[in-house]
Amino acid sequence: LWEKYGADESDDKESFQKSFIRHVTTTLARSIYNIDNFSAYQATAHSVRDRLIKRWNETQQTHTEVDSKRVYYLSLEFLLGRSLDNALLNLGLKDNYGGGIKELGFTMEDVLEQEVDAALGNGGLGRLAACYMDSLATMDYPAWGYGLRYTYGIFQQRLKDGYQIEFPDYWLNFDNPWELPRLDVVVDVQFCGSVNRYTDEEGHERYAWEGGDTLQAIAYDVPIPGYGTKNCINIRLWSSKPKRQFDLTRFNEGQYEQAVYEQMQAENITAVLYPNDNHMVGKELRLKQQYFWVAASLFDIVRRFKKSEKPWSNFPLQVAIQLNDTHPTLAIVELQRILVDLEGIGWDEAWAIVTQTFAFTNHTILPEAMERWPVPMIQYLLPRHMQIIFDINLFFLQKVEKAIPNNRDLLAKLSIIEESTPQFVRMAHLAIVGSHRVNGVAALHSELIKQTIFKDFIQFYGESKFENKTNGITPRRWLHQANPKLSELITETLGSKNWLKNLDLLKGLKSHVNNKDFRKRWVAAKLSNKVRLADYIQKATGVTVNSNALFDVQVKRIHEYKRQFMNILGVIHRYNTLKKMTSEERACVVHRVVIFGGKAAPGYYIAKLVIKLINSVAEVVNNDNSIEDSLKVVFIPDYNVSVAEIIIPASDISQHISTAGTEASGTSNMKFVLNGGLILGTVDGANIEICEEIGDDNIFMFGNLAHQVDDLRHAHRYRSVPVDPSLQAVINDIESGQFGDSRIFAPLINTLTHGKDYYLISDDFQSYLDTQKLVDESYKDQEGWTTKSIMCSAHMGKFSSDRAIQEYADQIWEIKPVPVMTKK
Ligand code: 26Q
Repeated sequence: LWEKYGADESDDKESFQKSFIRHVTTTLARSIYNIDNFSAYQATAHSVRDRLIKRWNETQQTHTEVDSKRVYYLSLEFLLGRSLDNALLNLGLKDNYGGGIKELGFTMEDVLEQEVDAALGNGGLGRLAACYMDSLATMDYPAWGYGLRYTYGIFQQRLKDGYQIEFPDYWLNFDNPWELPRLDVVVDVQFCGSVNRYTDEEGHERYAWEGGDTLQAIAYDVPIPGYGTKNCINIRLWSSKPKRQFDLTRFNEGQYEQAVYEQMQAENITAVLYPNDNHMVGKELRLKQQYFWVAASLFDIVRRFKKSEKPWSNFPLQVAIQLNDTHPTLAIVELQRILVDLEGIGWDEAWAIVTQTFAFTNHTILPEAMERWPVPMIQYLLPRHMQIIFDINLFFLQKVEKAIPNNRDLLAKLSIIEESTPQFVRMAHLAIVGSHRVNGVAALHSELIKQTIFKDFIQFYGESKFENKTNGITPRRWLHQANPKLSELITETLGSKNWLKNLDLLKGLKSHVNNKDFRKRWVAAKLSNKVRLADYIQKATGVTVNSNALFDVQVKRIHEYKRQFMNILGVIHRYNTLKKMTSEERACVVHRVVIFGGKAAPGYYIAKLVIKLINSVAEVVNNDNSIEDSLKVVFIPDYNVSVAEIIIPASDISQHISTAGTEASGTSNMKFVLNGGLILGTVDGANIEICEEIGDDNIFMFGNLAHQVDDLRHAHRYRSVPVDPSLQAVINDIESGQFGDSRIFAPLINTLTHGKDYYLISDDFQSYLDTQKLVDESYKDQEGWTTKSIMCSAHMGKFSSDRAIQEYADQIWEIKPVPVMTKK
């Protein structure tokens, strides 16, 4: 019967239309005369969902039958964006569904627009996790993601008088067709309580964690389809619930409010994503989120392993767990606790299993981003875990002492515990000690962590534990989906779509670089993307921009180290230069549209002032007719994944201008270049490797190098005004009130003058302006620019997330692809 009546989900147009209408009438309970674009989206999404579920089931069945080693990617952030278009393209349904929807009286574009982003992440780290899931699925790897199902994703940004204001992102307001609630998959998670020592039947000393509060984690599964494969993997997101619906005694005693309050406390845990990017906040609720997620995920992983009835020593042969930054580091402690306390395995045997299982990715060397938690806080919430951390540290330091005797200074530097008052747990140290491999996310960054923050660990472990895995991006979303015109041109030129699974094939474009027709279509694709963005800018900001101008883009989280401030200071310099020119002189200047976008953490005062300054400058520049449209400045509000999909394909040049050594990798740099946009960047993160691949003729690099930064900062201690005269002139312009009340910007200016210019804007400013001039000159040579643009895309093969995932799979996880077996 199962075979006979199992859902027939054919992929042709008629089957889609049939399922669309069925979902309108049953799932949505609407009449066919009463469907708006949003219902059309829902019905289409549900039709796709049915097909995803089928693949998801077949994939999980195959993985259970084959039972080979799986990787579990633990990430507190999955910045997925929209799913419908991606699923249609990955499943190969776009054409049939597009035709089908048109006959039903809708356009695919309108329907796709209805979807709200799944924005369960801040920026780079969260989007990286999403790209990696796409590659794992596409390459048939048996993989699971684990994360939290936040009720509120990253806040929505709006602008008021040029200032950022935040609104809650209540993304689950309407139903979410991209998740499968697993109300039967429930895990109890314990907090607080106490630890009791006892002796077991064999006379061993054991510890039991007892009492405290218990919450429940409910699983919601998000299917992730691969491109051009039946494989469909899973991201399991946990949502928190109170264990009992109501405390009935309290309820009956009339303490209704108290009973409901406790219920709310439990639901609070997964209520909101912390909106801090590259900055640690030491809130107790954040630590609770981390343990809640880690405990539920490990329970699930261990339960799955136990089903196969293999001995515990096989655990690392069946399970690889990747820690996306230090956020899931408690998983190391939790697994050790499960093995020692619950399974009765000896400490050393358990610890060998733990360290063979985990690997850790570091994403930053910024000191303010390093996770450290007060010992008393962990002691209170997780008393048994705190004991285990002390034991892990003790045994680790004993080993160090044995290998490198009589070096108390080294012990203090390596210790997992920071000996301050109160004591702190250094999560990165715990992650290193508990993992068999540690990686950085770009070549320079992986070198820098060995020379700086983790230097002392090299003395003990040697270098081999530390390696590099340069980040990557999925070409499916970031070229095929976001830039359909260019994707089509590439497919026609190369003669197949194989490049979407093997990005190195883009090299084949090189032999067409002199082909007139190809070049014409390449330029036309860029122009039509610029027109699309100009329309969006008009809608979002009310500013009219000329699509023939040079589009200069900086979109990323607002942070001092990323130096959006330097960009806007450069804009002021440009503006005042233009103002001094005669009309004839201006006629020879390349017209520019400078585009900003990005969110500031709500508590990051200086970052918010940068947004205000950008908007104040935009206001003056855009309304100054005397410069005759030679310069426009726009701040696009609420930058997110789907806005990125419009902006990135339209850029001529994008800025990645962090102080050397501060941006671990960057991933949007890769997205821009893949789409034929040039880069203006510092010698930092993955910019360096992009330059190696595309050649230094095709990129504009400037500024001081990472190894010079310390000396320059030191030199700043002996001065209190910017050394660079052009910068001083710009500061004077701001202080003169050219962009409104200058008192507003005083704290920002202070970071350059009295704040010692920690991010070295002054030191890089002249080099930045010079390089901007080079950009202008190069853009005048449109033919030369087109050649650069083509060469950029053609050499981006390395930056596919498929390459990155292949390296992780072969060198760290030791997992093999498991192609899905389909019945019939
Ligand atoms: C930690 C503790 C408490 C609250 C928040 C946090 C927290 C949250 C998010 C700390 C850091 C982050 C995000 C970091 C991040 O996105 N890093 C970026 O990772 C990218 C992928 O590797 C890199 O390309 C970027 O260079 C890096 O900045």
